[in-house]
Amino acid sequence: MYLFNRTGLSASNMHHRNSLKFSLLALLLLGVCTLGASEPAAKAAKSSATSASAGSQPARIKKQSEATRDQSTSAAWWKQELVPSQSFSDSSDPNGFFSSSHGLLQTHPPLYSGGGGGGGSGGGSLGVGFGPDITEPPRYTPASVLDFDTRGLDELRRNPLLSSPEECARACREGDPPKTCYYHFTAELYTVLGAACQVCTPNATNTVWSHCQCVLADGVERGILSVNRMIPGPSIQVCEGDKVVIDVHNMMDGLELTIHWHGLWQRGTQYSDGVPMLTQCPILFGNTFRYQWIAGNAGTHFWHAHTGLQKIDGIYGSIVVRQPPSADPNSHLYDYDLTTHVMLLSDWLHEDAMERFPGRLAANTGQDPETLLINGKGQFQDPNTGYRTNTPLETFTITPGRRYRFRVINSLASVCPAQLTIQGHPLILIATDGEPVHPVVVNTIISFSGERYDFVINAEQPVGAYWIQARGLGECGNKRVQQLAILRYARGPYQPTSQAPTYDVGLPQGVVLNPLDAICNKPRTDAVCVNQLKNAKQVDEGILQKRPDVKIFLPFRFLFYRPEELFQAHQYNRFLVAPGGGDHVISLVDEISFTFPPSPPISQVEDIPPEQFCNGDNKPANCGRNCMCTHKVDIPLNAVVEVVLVDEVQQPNLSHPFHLHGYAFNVIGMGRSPDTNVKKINLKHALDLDRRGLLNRQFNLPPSKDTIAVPNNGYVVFRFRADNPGYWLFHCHFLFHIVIGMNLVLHVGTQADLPPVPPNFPRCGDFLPPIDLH
Ligand SMILES: [Cu+2]
Repeated sequence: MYLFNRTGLSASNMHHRNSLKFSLLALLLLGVCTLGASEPAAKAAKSSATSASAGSQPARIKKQSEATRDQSTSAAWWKQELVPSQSFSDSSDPNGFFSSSHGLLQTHPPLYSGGGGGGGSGGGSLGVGFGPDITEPPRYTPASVLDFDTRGLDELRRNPLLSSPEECARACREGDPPKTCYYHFTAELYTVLGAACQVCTPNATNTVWSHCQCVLADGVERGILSVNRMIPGPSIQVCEGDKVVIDVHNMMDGLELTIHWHGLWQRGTQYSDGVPMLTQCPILFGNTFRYQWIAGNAGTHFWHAHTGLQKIDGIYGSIVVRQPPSADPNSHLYDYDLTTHVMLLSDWLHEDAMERFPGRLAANTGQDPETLLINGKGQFQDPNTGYRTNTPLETFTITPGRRYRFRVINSLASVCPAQLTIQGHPLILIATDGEPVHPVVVNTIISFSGERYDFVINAEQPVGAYWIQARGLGECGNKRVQQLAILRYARGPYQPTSQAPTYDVGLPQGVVLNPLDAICNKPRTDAVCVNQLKNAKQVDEGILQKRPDVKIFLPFRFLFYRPEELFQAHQYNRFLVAPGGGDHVISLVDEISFTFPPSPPISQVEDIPPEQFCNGDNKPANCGRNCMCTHKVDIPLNAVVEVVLVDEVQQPNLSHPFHLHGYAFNVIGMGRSPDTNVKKINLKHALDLDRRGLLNRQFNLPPSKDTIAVPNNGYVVFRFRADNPGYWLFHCHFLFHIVIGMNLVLHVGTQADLPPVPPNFPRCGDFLPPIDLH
């Protein structure tokens, strides 16, 4: 089989380094956007930028009235030693303005009568319905204070039944009536370190909404795509059963958009799943599309663009659907579940993602990210000069003696798994992909694109500040991509006293969740595999029956083109230039490379020629090696379905995470071939193993997930009951694999099982009238 050539990195990196233009951030001034009148004296920050490469770019500082500003040469604002966010140290930030200590509210438990400080109330005191006295009802921010687009504001004013994002991010109590939560998303072309940063810098309370239009990211200037001028975009935090309405206004000139609500099952709202040319037409420039769904399944989820490569350029944000504590089997394990204790991990480039697709052969090759961000924050160290930006690191504040629920979302778009470790704090894992599991203690969580993990931290270490390290594994090891954040005890120091962990000298890993070695068929002391987690909910008996109603084997691999084959006359085959050796590849699932139809089948199936659809048993005649069509597998409503994913890519260090829309499935088994004579698994061998009963399956409380990484050179077996009709995309969650066809559609039920197409639902398709020149 083919392997990617991983040499050639150094040569390509040189081009990359030379092409980077750095900007830096000087945070000095006073006067930050404040949330409310109660805010202590406004803080400041005018940001400025200059160039690290001496004098090659004029400094963007407008006025340098003080002589001290003469120090603002590159060296003055870059630090070779890692000292996180020095600009925000105690002296310059006495109020802890940039710490994430101010949960907008305390969401758990409903009543807490203990003494001492409230959860994470150290640092600042915005006091928006939050504080030690948590029996006090939350004081809601009036909707008019929100930095809504005026059209969004108008909608909120017009309709008094709508609740604002702040009103919806609340503690969930049994018997409380559901709210209708309204969000207005304005998607734009925007900039990191733009002039907005002379007006304010974003504060830590903006997880739900921002009142400052400055985007800092990792302190390196670049053009981005953004929703409401935030990276990540607004967080949707609601209670189970709430209705969520999001008006998505596409103001990105020349770009179409859809947004997918990753993890939400969209029962009864199949038209709001946000997959372009499957569940809707893309939202055109200038248009607004109203997504409406019920927050029907609780848990940690997220939203992101499903169009093109926009997600990695900035179109993503978190979704938290909370429950009353009585509904969470693990609620006894934690005292607090704060709006600010969400860790959204993402990867970050220093150029548009489209620069990397299909990909270059010499300059800045491949699709590897430059760095990671944690809640859109981080610092970047130039590998060439060692200089580091001094943008603020994300800080999570906890109070001694309390127990906190954290929610980690892997929103990476590239192929790198992310490893998360918190210094000195074991992680009590309690949920994955929104679904509760029996608690298990680990020290490190490895997650893949699209996965979510919830864990509890007990604040039982000496008061202090502790490092949080996120490392990019696999492909990201080449550039040693990592990011740091800080776990801080209230009233303790802001900076950890210990040396910052580096990529090569990281925090001790301890017990690892999701080990990359895929040894998952036996208990082990150093690691826990995802399939070894135990579901904390009851599992549908039908799932556990010996034989499923439908069994689907899905091998997936890359097809490698020779240039003369790729660039022949009369065709423009798509391709991705893979990192390393520059192989030109497309993806095949069951020997089909998925293409989207010209109209969405959910609403315009009659406009799609039937021969557009295909599957492994029904491939178009003469489809060839690079068979391109809309891969659709029809599944009867309510069938118990078993899917066996088989990794025929077999690239070491690369495990593809597959995400299913519309469902959570039960992970029955995963691993590699038990036959040590077989060096490479393939469909034939997997079928053979299955026949011989050697595919690892276990039926004792299999965990529920919606995203599962298939071990490289291995397999995954999962099951679900197809009780949610619709057109559900099932795909590798790596962004650059989606666009080369690593997808298919599971079509459950018939059109008659779906709600009717909403009135005036936008239509789209080819326009090919008869040619008439008269
Ligand atoms: Cu993939």
